[in-house]
Amino acid sequence: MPITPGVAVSDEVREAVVAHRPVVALETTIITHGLPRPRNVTAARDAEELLRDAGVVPATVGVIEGRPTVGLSTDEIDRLGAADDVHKVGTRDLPVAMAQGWSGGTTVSATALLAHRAGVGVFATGGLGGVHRGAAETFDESADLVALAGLPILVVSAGVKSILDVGATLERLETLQVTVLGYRTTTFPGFYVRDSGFGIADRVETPAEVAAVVRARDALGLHSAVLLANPVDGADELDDALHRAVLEGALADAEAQGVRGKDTTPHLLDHLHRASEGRSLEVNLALYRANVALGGAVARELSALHDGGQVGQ
Ligand code: PSU
Ligand code: MN
Repeated sequence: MPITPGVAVSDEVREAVVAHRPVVALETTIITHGLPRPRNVTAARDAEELLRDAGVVPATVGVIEGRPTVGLSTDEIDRLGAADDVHKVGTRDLPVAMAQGWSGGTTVSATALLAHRAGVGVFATGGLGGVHRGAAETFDESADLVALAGLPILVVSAGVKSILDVGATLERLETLQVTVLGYRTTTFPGFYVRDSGFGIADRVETPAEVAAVVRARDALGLHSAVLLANPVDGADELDDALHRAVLEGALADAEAQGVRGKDTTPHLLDHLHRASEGRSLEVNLALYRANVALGGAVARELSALHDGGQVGQ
């Protein structure tokens, strides 16, 4: 397994990748810019523990003093979660981060790239970035979408947040040739809520079915991601009226303050957390745990397929 020079991979992750044992990549923008302290660090540690308990190696990805790293130590995760001068690192920021020695949390786009470079094929996150509302004028579309178009990985996400233009995001995913699977649903999830109001054509029922789609993609030599959309559990979703009220407030606030570019997503998330008095945060944490668990289950299936000799590289 050729590992890209410039990307540090922990021994644990490297050994698991070489032996085709199950590994799941985790992003760190969720820690540095997505969740408030101290829940950010506990969420990151819980995700790792959940995977280990399921026999899966966690590969938390981030940038430490200019070093893109796949498989951060607990200490490095703690430091990223506590630092004040930490960057939000998308793919285009990686060269600058490396040259200038930044520490930062990697977004879905940068995490997917680094995970793929390290040979990790499964990645669990909370919500994917997408097309922002008003993008027809601002052109604000997350680099996550373009990253998924060119990286053959599996990403588990609770759909995209309702802060985005969900319909436009689904259209872009189609254009970019990203396979979208609904996990036990034909409704695209809206992150805080199970139903974004948009449908998904392709539904799967089990981690084994997801693994079969990933293997077929690989057999075809297709270089785009598979997006597994996992709706938040019905017991955990945000109340519909509260959801609509806080969302409108968040969008109006960002507009009034003229928030633009990479600050937009963190600003909206922070507003939602405060306006819902922490309820959106609990939803975010619950769906994140569920996505990590599902990613682990799919990684185990992929590993078992390999052990069964059903695939050739
Ligand atoms: N979803 C969350 N929390 C987050 C993000 C998504 O629940 O913090 C982050 C992810 O890292 C995603 C990024 O890649 O926001 C997208 O930012 P932008 O819209 O600027 O591309
Ligand atoms: Mn943007």
